[in-house]
Amino acid sequence: MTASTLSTATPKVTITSDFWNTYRQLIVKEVLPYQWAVMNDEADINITDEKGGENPDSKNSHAVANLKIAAGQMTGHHFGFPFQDTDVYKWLEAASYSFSYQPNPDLKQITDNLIDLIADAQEDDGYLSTFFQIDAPKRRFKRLQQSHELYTMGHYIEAGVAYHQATGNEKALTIAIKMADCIDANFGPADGKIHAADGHPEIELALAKLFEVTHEQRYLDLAHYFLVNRGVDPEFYDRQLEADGFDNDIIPNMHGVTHTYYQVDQPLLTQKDAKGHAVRVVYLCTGMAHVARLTGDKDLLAACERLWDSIVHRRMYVTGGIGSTNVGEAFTYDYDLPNETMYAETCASVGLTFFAKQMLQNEAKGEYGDIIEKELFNGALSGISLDGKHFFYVNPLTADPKFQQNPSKAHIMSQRQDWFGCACCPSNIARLVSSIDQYVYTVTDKAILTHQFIANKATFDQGLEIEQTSNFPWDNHIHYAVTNPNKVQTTLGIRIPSWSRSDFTVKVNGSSQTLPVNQGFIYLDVTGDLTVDLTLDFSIRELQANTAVAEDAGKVAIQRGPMVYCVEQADNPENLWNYRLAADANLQYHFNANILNGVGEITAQAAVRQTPQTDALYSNYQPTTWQPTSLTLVPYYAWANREDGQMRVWLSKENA
Ligand code: FUB
Ligand code: ZN
Repeated sequence: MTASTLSTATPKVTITSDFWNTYRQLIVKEVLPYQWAVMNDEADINITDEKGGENPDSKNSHAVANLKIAAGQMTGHHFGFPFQDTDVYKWLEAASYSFSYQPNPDLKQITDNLIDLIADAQEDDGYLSTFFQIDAPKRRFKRLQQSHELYTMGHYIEAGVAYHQATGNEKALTIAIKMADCIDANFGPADGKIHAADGHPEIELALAKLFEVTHEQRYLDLAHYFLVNRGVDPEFYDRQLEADGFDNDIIPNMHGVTHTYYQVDQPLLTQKDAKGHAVRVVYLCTGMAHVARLTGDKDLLAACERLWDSIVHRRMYVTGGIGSTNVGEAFTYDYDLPNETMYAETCASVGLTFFAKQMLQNEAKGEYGDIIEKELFNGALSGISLDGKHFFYVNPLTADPKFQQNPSKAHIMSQRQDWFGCACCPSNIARLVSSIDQYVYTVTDKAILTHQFIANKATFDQGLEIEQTSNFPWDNHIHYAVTNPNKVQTTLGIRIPSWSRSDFTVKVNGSSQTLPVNQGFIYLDVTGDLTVDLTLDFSIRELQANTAVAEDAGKVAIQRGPMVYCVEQADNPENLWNYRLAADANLQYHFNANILNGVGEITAQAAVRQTPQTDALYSNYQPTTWQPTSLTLVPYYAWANREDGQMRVWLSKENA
């Protein structure tokens, strides 16, 4: 390499965005301590079933206790889902990322001790899944359709890698390596090994991460094997169920799920549509995109592109939510996007963010950054409350407290919950927020690409620095200052978001320039210091859905910049379905510092239905008259942080 070119080393990114630093401090000050207390059964909380029902133990998580039992430090039985350990691991991963922006010796003492506990809980051969160790040792790897053993160890591997990278703790990495070696000893194409993957993808992406740290080829080969072998022999899982006792479930009634539910109905490389359990699909795709890049396997990449297209262009809500039904927490069919019975699990939005990040590493395409932005500011972020102690599992586009009285809608809650019996989401959103510095840039040998409008200061190879300043997401002016003391020659690619692609302005070193958008990016030559001033289109937009989306016919959703908006009963009268936006809604924006920690509010001219009221459930039709009124909208991510009430994203519109 000559002195004037840039290496692809990962930059050091310091987030300076007020919006994101508020959340990242919340992670350190509230979320991590709260979640640690919950997982140690030390918090006075109510634990809800994610489906809206009652959890068997409404007070305790037992997640740390399970590890202590496996380590011989406590006695008793395992409690919770067989993947309960993963709550602890995702929390550990979130804590690891937090050290990069907020060193915290007290927290580090806790996490170092946790690594010791996990090491004590691990079997000599590397196996670690407390449910099986404590209560079902003879069933190890015997019920992969539902056991989550590799999913569980995959989550540890991710956490162990992150903790090792953050702190240098060798034991954390050794545990991960022992796990991977255990899995490698038991799974793979060789005779005598198990020729199948876990029912819940995750190990694939984890092994890819571990390969990048250890350069151990066996881990990448195994991840690749799990992917290309998925769906080649779907009956494997049925044979296992038969041998283990068909209905001897470890997750109630799970033996009956279809092959489609866990993406083994056909070989992964031929799958075209996103089908089955949404989180599984996006975790699978994340691993597939990562392994495709590391191996150069073009077929894997093509499969990723097909599934990306299916998800993002036909099966995703305007908020970024995915999973149209709670039955199997699953995708359904193209354009089936019901707003009242949907799922849109927080983990699915987090997982789609992971998938997009990996796709960006494969190809500089702005759409991947668009989706990351959509999730960060909408569908994923809505999973956590402004106080950091309440969480959504399901992120609906229409909510009503009364849904609790209808079993087919009871999974849609109108208030975030303390915790869940199946608590996959709370620590997942925590690890995403504490790692957003990893979503801002990618560096290739030709360019530095900046994907997100998240104010930051980044240091690259050879002392090149980029400082991005802005008050995004409330303001549309973004300033970049590039300091390039060694006159490195590279290119700066700035994503122009899809919502601003037809209208943006750029000044380079103070002079206006007209630059073409190439696959979602503008590109600038960098040879020395440079300033760029970008102004994005923040006009308030009324979006309509494709006419194939039955649910949204005649409706609009409001978006300003990256933010999707909603109406909440906290600002508007109830029975929100009786309102429609005016043909000319005269949408007006102002920043309201007094609500929801400060948010941009939008007011809209609207009308309320004046159908004559009778006591009868049905009566003869009479034409509706409309009484002019106004509606107030707030960003979707911030809903349900005030009094309980109805909420809607899609609104009826005059003449629509
Ligand atoms: O199965 C493990 C996790 O539990 C999934 O990823 C979530 O969707 C929830 O079902
Ligand atoms: Zn979840």
